[in-house]
Amino acid sequence: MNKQLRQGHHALGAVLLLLALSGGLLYLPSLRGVLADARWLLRDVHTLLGLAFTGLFLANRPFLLQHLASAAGNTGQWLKALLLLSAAGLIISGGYQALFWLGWVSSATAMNEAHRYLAALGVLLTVVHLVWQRSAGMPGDNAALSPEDQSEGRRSFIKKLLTLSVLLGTGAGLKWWQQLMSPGGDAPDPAVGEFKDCNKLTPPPAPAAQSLPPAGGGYQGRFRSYTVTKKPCATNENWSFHISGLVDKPLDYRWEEFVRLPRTVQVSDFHCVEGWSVRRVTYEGIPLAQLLDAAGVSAGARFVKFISGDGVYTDSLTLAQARLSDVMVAMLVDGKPIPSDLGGPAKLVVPQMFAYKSVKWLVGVELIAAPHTGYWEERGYPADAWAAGAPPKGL
Ligand SMILES: Nc1nc2c(c(=O)[nH]1)N[C@H]1C(S)=C(S)[C@@H](COP(=O)(O)O)O[C@H]1N2
Ligand SMILES: [Mo]
Repeated sequence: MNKQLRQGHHALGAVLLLLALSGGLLYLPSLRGVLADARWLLRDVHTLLGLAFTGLFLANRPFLLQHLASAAGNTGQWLKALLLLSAAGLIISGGYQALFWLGWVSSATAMNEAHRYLAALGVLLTVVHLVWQRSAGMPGDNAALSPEDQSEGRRSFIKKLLTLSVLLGTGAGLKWWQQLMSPGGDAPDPAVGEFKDCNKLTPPPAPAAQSLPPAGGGYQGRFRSYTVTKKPCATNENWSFHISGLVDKPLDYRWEEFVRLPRTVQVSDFHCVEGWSVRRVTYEGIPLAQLLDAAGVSAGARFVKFISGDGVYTDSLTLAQARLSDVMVAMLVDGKPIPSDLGGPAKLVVPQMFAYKSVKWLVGVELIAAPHTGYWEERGYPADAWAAGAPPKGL
C-alpha cells in the first residue's frame, strides 16, 4: 500500500469510527432522553460524516475495486470485499434516510432497518479486519513469523472469523429480507403481545367486535417502543385521567369509570418522523372530541395540551386539529390492551401527524388559550406535524 492510499484508507477508517459512534448514540433507545437536546446536532454531524465517508469512498474507488476483483481467488480478500459491500449498502440506505429527511420520499422503514443491520455487520467486519491486519502485520513491518507460519495462522484465523461474520451477516440479511417482503412477518398473532406490559389494571378493556379479530387484519411493521423517560406502570390506585383547564366541567376519571366509556374502532397508519412506519393498526379508544364534549370546552380555549404519566413528555394540538374524527385516546391495539411499552393503558393517536404528537401514557388533557410547545417541539420539531406534508382539506 503506498503512502497516499494508506492515508486515504486511514481517513476512511477514522470517519467510519465517528459514524459508528454518532450512529450508535442516535440509535440507542436508552439514550433518547439523555441526548434529546443534542439530537439535531448529532443527526447533522452523522449526515455530514456520511457525506464525507461517501466522498472518501468514491475517491478511493480504484483501490477498493481492486479488492473486489481479487476477492474471487483469495480468502483474505473476501473480508475486504464484504466490508466494501456493507459500506456501499450503508451509503445507499443512509442516503435514502437523508432523502426522507428532505421530504423527497415518504417513508424509509426498510432502508432504515437495513441501515441498522448493515451498521452492525460493518462494525463487526471492521473489527475483524483490524485484528486480521494486525495479526498479519502491515507491509514492511519486521514480521517475527516466517511467511509460511504467518499465512498459516492468518488462514485459520480468518476462517473462524469469516464463518462467524458470514453467519451473523446472513442472519441479519434474512431477517431484513423477511421484514422487507412481509412487514410484521406472517405470524397469525400480531406482535402486540411481544411487548412488555407492567400495567396492572382491572377490569381490562373488553375488545369490540371490530377489534377482535382486528378490522385491519393485524398491523404490519414493528413498533420501536420509544421513550425519553423511565416507562411508567399503571395500577387502579395510581392511574386517573383528567380533563382540565378552560372547560365548563373538569373531569377526573378513575380507571373503572374510564374503561366503561363508549369506544370506537379505527384502522390507521403510524409514522415516526425518523422514517419508520407501522401500517394498518387497529386502534380502539375514545374519540377525543367525545371527551372534550363531555367536559364542555369554554369559549376562550384554543389549544389542547396533552400530558403524559411519565411526568415529562407533553404535546399539543389546536382545537380544530384535536376535533379531527380520527384523533382518539386509544386503549387497545389490534384487540389487545395497549402494553405499557407502547404507551398503555391510554395513548393519544393522531394518525395524520407524525407520531411524536401521539403522547404515550396519556393521563391528562388540558384546554388552554395560548400555544404550548411540546417535548420534541422544544427541540426543533414543527408543531404542525402532518405526515402527508400538508393539513387535510378544511383545516
Ligand atoms: N410519553 C412519550 N410519548 C411518546 C414518546 C416518548 O418518548 N414519550 N415518543 C414519541 C415518538 S417520537 C414516537 S415515534 C412514538 C413511538 O411509539 P411506540 O413507542 O409505541 O412505538 O411515541 C411518541 N410518544
Ligand atoms: Mo418518533
